[in-house]
Amino acid sequence: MNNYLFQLTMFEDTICALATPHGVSGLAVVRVSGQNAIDAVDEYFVGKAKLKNCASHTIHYGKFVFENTIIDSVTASIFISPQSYTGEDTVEIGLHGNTLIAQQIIDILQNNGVRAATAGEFTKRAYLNGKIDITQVEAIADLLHSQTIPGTRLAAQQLYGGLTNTMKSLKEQLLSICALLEIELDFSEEDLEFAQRNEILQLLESVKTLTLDMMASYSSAQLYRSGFYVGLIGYPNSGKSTLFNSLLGKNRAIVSSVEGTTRDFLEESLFINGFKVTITDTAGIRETDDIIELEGIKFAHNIITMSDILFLVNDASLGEHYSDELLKTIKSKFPDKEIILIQNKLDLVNNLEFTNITISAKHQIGIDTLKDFITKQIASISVYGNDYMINSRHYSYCQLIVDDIESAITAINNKVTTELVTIDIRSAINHIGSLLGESQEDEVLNTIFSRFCIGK
Ligand SMILES: Nc1nc2c(ncn2[C@@H]2O[C@H](COP(=O)(O)OP(=O)(O)O)[C@@H](O)[C@H]2O)c(=O)[nH]1
Ligand SMILES: [Mg+2]
Repeated sequence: MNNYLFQLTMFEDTICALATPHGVSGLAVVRVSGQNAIDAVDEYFVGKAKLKNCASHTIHYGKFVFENTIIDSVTASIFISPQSYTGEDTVEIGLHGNTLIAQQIIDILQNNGVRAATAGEFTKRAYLNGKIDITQVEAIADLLHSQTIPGTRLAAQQLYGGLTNTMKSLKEQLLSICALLEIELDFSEEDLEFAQRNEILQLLESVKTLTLDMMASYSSAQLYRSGFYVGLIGYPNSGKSTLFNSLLGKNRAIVSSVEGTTRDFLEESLFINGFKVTITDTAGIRETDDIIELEGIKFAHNIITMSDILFLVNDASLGEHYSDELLKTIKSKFPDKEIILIQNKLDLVNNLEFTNITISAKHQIGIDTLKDFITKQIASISVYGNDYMINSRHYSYCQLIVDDIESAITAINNKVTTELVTIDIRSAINHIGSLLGESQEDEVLNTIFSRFCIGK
């Protein structure tokens, strides 16, 4: 169990929040959770029966009435502890989708001893009440925020404990090795070997391989989570903004034949095969003493860093190699970036055989080819990671686990004392525990829950 249990008594208060987005919608849901949830709603709910007399997992139609005024006709869904999302008594009030109605209901409940929930508080209670573990909390955040269809699917899978189960089985394996080695320690004077060293080595190797595989799936999980970023760079007037508009199919960026009109950066997204692809149009990169444009150029460098791929747009009418110098500079500054040279203004060039992708941004030639290229690029990154939604927190623990295992392997190979080997394995076990949130630091929890909105 986690070190938060002692705080459960502090969570005796009942909380409520709008669980659906603000604005006009078909329906909205106000969620109420805590010891007093059912009684608090019963004060104002007028239906066939009192909610406190109703069974768990039933839905009731009625009126929400305050001081003889009908606020709305509503449904009340009852979940009795521990059979609810939070593990506490919960009522979900379904109402007509107008924020003003929801706000009145929330205000009325709050005047009756119910407190406004903070961001992620329902999920936090679910975690603290042992309904879900920390990797499942993270999966919920990923379910809510994933910008790609594969991302939502992977998160849904993780919610059912995919990562947790794998890590737990690794932990079991390491614990059994430890147990054997510790028996040896007890009999150390007799110089016995209960555990076959080569079998232990094999097991450690397999734990290491599995952990490394998880780490390898991080970049594709990141891609599934946030989508793919394409940065457009190039000299002023090469046609970046025109290409930006062509890819998005609308006139968002200002296109001008005067150099340097795109002064800051523009970002827009489109979906290609269920993937959110975000395109960024940058200011032209060149030496300049124009202050505003310099700001834009600084931005361009940030965009270069955050992009998964860069399209360097060259004005082919000025020559196939016109941007080569720029390409060289950027490559030397960002050696790990994938930079694709795009020859633009094909319509102005006669019979030139280019080795690069050729397009006419203005006349919409080659745009589909470019989109296909993006799709292929996405596919090449997402080779790994069909099983887990690894995040940066998991990644850093995996790194520590691999370090521990490697150190244990080296120790065994060098015939170092059994005691030191067990220290490494114990350390790996602890790191798995931390990954699973068995002993979470406040700071870590706060970071994880900060991704949630109010009402979740
Ligand atoms: N002929 C031709 N002109 C283009 C093409 N693409 C862009 N342009 C023109 O080049 C000029 C600069 O384009 P713009 O997109 O603003 O370039 P940016 O500075 O790189 O953003 C504009 O006059 C565009 O109409 C193209 O494929 N063919
Ligand atoms: Mg521009």
